[in-house]
Amino acid sequence: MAGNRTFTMIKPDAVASGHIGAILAQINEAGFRIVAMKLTKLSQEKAGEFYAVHKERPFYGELVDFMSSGVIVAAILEKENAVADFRTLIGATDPSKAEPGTIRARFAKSIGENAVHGSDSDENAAIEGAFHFAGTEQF
Ligand code: 3AN
Repeated sequence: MAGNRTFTMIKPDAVASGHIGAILAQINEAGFRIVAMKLTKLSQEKAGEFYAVHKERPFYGELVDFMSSGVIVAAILEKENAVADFRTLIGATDPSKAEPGTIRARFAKSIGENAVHGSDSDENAAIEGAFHFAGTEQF
């Protein structure tokens, strides 16, 4: 199923604001199947590891602090063309630039606290999914 899976997190801002149900409904309505899912909380160390590719970016510290600040939902999603279609569904990183009706336009607070994560390539989708889920947790 290479190319048909992506990885997402509903971030601490959206979980704390009570948007898990609405976001999952929008994901389901867009035709994604949930392959794996859990409610979890990242330690500072784990968040740093997950976002290691952004280590040199000026917002890295802020990103790690935010992503370890509260409960998240982690999930693997399946659909044809999953990575690109999911990024269309979530909208631009900066919610003020996200298309109306996208998940970030509806639920994100700012460029840093932007409600959801979506993998940016098939390769990263596989790495990020494996970071959170064992093979036996994927259905
Ligand atoms: P995306 O999540 O849309 O792929 P990336 O990969 O550029 O965006 O950034 C990863 C995460 O880093 C974003 N989801 C956001 O939480 C955070 N981020 C990106 N740019 C900024 C910024 N300028 N200031 C603060 N946080 C940022």
